Amino acid sequence: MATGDSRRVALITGITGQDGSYLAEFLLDKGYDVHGIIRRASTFNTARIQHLYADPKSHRQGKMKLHYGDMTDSSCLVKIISAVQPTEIYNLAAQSHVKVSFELSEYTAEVDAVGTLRLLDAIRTCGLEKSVRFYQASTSELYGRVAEVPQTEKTPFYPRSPYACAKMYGFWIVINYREAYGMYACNGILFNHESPRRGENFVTRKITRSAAKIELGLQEVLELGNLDSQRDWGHAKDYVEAMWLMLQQSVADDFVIATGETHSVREFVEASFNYIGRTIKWEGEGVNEIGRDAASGQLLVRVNPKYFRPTEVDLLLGDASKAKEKFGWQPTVKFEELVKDMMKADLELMRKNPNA
Ligand code: NDP
Ligand code: GDR
Repeated sequence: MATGDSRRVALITGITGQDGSYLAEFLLDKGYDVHGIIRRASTFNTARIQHLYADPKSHRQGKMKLHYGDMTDSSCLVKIISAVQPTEIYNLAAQSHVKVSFELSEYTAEVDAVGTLRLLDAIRTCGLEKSVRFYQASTSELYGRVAEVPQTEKTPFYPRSPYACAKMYGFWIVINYREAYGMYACNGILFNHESPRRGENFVTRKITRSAAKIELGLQEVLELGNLDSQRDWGHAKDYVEAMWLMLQQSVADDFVIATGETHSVREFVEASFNYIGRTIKWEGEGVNEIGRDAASGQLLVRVNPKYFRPTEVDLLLGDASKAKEKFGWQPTVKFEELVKDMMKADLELMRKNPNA
């Protein structure tokens, strides 16, 4: 679908998050004007995009602008879209923590499900449904209790959390608006992707931060929940490029983005401690399982049932062949390199700022 509009103006919801920050960098590098929606908070929540202010290209030349808003407030979404007149919208804003969604179930639905609807309707209210290109941050969590391995765009969904159920609504409302109103709207079914900017209470970052702190004598032990769940972990930098590529095609469609490798949480722990020269020896079972330093016997890891989820997603492994075939996307970073990148960054961070 040709837009006939040569401007390159992107609006990113969730710009302060892990993906939002990498996507903003990526789009600024491509010459876009980037607008982001940020929430009002009692403390600064812009740490991940702070460096973009320091860059005269993005800040002083007005290439990046932030707008206060919230996915629960339709009127602000209409006002922002009307003022910005974006050519591309990336909907990354979400209550994105699966475990937290069991406690904040209604709020998660408000933001992740109805919030997506509000944004789509705001586009229509502004009369941009035939020109704007829309990216929806869908997720491998939709597969939940998986029906087949590996998972493709054709694998049936079976969501296993309030988060996944809310994202399921988001997925289908995007398809419905594409079919009903001819919108160029895509779902990126992204498998887990991590980075040194990953939120601190997601498992990978929790592990690399703790391993770095333990190495520097700043923490005693790492407490985790389910060690046996398996995830297809890629690097966020690779994945934001896939988001952009999806919006540059002639026809809007939905795509799986994944590395095609799966590893358990246990393997992530082992690889992280290996980076600092330690080998983990596991003892006990279930809630009594612990991990010790094989050489010294020091207790390093302990299972704490408080991190278990009421329903778990056991095994995710994605097949991104369609994205490779349609627009040549492939991951450049796989498991070992990802762990190294995160461990290196967290060791540096903790050395500089032991209270981080
Ligand atoms: P983060 O949790 O790092 O970022 C979420 C962003 O959403 C933050 O900018 C946050 O703002 C913002 N946000 C939360 N609630 C609201 C709200 N009510 N109104 C406006 N903004 C809000 O997530 P990621 O960057 O990791 O993920 C980006 C998106 O991709 C999310 O939708 C996530 O569900 C989805 N996803 C992520 C995957 C991953 O592995 N990372 C995989 C598949 C999908 P604040 O900074 O103020 O909290
Ligand atoms: P996930 O990521 O639920 O896959 O959602 P998370 O890192 O939270 O959990 C991955 C797996 O690790 C297990 N686990 C723990 N998880 C956390 N957070 N903390 C722990 O202490 C812990 N111990 C074990 C979990 O049970 C789970 O099996 C992420 C989010 O980014 C979503 O927004 C996104 O949609 C999906 O990835 C794809």
